[in-house]
Amino acid sequence: MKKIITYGTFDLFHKGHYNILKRAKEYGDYLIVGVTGVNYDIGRGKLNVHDTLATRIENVKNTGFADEIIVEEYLGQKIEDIIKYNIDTFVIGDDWKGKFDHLSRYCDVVYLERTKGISSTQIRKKTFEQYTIGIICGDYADDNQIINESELVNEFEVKNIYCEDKKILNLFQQKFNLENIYTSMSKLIEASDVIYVRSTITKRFDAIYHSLKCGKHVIYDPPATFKPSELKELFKLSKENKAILMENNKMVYIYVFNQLLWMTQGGLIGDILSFNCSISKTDENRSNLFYDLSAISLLPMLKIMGLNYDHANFKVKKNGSDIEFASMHFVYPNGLAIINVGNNIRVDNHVEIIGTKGTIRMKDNWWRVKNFELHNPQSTDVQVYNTNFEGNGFKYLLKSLSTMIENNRIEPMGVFEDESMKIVEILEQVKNNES
Ligand code: C2G
Repeated sequence: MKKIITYGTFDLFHKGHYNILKRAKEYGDYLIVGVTGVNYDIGRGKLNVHDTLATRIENVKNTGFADEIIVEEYLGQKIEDIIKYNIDTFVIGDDWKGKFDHLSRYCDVVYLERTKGISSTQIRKKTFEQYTIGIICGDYADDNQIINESELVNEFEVKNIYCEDKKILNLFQQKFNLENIYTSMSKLIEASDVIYVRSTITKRFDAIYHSLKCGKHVIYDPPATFKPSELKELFKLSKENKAILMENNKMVYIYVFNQLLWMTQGGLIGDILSFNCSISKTDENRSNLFYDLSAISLLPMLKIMGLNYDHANFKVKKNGSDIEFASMHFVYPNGLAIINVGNNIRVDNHVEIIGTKGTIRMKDNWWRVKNFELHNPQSTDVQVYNTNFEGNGFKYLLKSLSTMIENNRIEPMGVFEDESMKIVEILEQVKNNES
């Protein structure tokens, strides 16, 4: 009996899929079809899969060609499958020509001609709504990778830019060359479905306010403002106008961070005794960068230690009106949290969470976390948890935004309202030197 194996996502099942399965079956006597699992697709950066795994399997099954269906769950599984199922021939479409030649050590490899004129990508573009993103630029020409990351999420395209400063705008356009430049903020807002507010902190409130007022969804770099009352107003406006207000905190949309939360909030490392986190940037000369860095660092503390600390103490070092460094101490009923933020003063970037049953450590660019270590006090064994992905994780935030739009949900669950609020309250105190 000649055994054949083929693989695919089989999203939005179409004629091309049908044809390849038919021809694969004709190649032998027994056909195994590997359908890509959700985590496998996320891992290879394929965030645009629409159908559930169950639907995709059902569609393959309905062709009647598959004698057996398996799920492809990890990179490198193909070799194991070929050995395990004693496969004679691996079949795949010729869009993959040359890419699977290495499998010929294990079985025959056949590339079949792809059906022309049809693809899942094409169907997605036709079937699903497309949203235009407009950027309101700040005092530096940087897109935070939203442009290339949005290319990996179907529903979005960054097309519009508005920037007050002509010099910055020119620099930005040299780098990214967006389709439409707007010289008026309200025109940009009008022409976009989603606004990414990347202005400097003192101008964020205004830009967010106007976008929400026009019913446009907003992604903004936190903190939105120095004033808790203003943030409250924005939340109100978001609900009134049914527009999503989403903090650009990519970490909370990355899977491994949810594993970390699961471990800390679910008591897997026991009672938390200490939370220690440091962040610094020395290469960017942006005013008020201190507040942006602090907003990123305070969020995991609030998620893990909670919102209710007994009291706080701040040690702040200023250079003129800019804060260069601050050590923020929060005394919780059962533990202590220390957040060190350096703006031009270098500190080692890391997070350490000590619990009664284990310690979690993250290093380097922990705010776009790819992995963390779990140290068990009882042994020398270190467990590493990770999510592999390219880029800075913006695509995961955008994916979550698209799901929210599809489900008509307004309030994000990555960063909750009370968490954003608390961060702004803390930063207001730091700014005013209160403790
Ligand atoms: N296909 C085809 N003609 C089309 C479209 C797709 O013959 N017009 C074939 C592909 O070449 C592939 C199969 O249908 O052999 C499944 O295609 P996708 O669902 O796009 O799967 P893909 O994401 O390419 O995954 O491990 C996963 C595999 O490597 C392929």
